[in-house]
Amino acid sequence: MYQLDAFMADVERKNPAQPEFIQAVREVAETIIDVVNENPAYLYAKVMERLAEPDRIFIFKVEWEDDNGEVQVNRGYRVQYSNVLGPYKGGIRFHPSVTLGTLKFLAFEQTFKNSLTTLPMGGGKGGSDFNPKGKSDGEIRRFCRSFMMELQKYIGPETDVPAGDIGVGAREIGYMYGTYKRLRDEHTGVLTGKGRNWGGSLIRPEATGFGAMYFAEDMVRTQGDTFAGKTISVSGFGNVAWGAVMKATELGARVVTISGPDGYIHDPDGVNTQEKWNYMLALRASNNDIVEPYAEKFGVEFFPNRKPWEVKVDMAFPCAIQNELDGEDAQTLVANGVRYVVETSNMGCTAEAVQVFKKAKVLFAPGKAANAGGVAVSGLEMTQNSMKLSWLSEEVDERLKQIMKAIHASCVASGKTEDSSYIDYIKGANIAGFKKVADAILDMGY
Ligand code: 2IT
Repeated sequence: MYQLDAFMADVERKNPAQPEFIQAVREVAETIIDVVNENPAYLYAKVMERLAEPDRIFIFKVEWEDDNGEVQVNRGYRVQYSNVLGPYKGGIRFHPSVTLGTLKFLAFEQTFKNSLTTLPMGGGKGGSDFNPKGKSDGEIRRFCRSFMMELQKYIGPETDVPAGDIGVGAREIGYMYGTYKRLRDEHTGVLTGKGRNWGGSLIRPEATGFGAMYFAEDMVRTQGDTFAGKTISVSGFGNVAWGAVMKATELGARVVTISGPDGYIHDPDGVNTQEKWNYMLALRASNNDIVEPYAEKFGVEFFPNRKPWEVKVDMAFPCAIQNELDGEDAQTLVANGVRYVVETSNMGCTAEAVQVFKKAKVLFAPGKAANAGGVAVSGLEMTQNSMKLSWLSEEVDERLKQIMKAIHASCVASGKTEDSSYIDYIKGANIAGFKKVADAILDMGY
């Protein structure tokens, strides 16, 4: 039998100074421990201990030259967490906050998220503490080249398939793919999020945001409520937020905020036109990491150094980074009558925030379920690459929709509570994601 406290004490002892990893493991352990304790095969095979440890981790030096001719040194990582369900799969993050603990938490989450997608993908994550902010195109290219010179030793289309994440979009994937191709002389599906002319899938750039909205639509529908007409706050202004505001608008809702590290903008009419969406892309491409110019351009209010969670909305979608929404933010949202919170960034809410939502019976979707659309379309990109075919955007979008529906249904099936109108999506996602991985571990022995 597992005791949660003893198990977590062991995880804490083995992973000192990695609070995000411990937070992510605790959240899963809390919700699956009964399932494990009731299943002698899981207990005998020690699945909990085995899933609290990544298969392997690579840490490497990335040397590159900046525009002043100065040599710079960053640290690169790839965490290969679990390949029980398929090749390691997960994004690469370039952000100054990246540490080994961050990437271990992301790779852990990715393992269960990928399991939920129903596609054959294991879990992994990589990245660097490189800060793309203010870097020239040449600097980004030289960094990506150097990063891939080392990473290429550990990845492959049947082994480990990285993609983008914060700070890594189509441009960076292009530079990394180009480097891989030159070194290996192979044109393969070793990365996803590729350009559409060279093996990328349609809808991949939009997929995370689209998927979160499909998931949210099902949450709302399950309550007998309607999505159209809802007021929504979104944080971030990058790729994920961009997909989210476009799909929310198409489905009849109104997104009234986007944000950056500098503050948030409040656009009461909605971030709802092609011009505004294109401007988000331009802001992102400028590499300045600020959202304030949107307020000037569209004549709306900007709130410096504040978070969008103080705006009264029906639904909130954190789309930026882990732990961006804390207990206090959660209390403000609840006081303002929020009904649904859909974590679109990975672990966007602190453990305290999650407790506040739970207590207030706010329906809360965890990132590993709600944001799985991105990696799901990455999985579909792998399928297309294997077939050496590309699907039309309608086909990819339809498959994405079906996958999000299936994830929602498995969350509902495993997340029922005594209160028939309240679904514990965290429990549902964790149990459904965990069971598949754990059963595969049993099938394969050790
Ligand atoms: O967090 C995520 O799921 C991603 N960054 C996407 C990973 C992927 O392999 O597409």
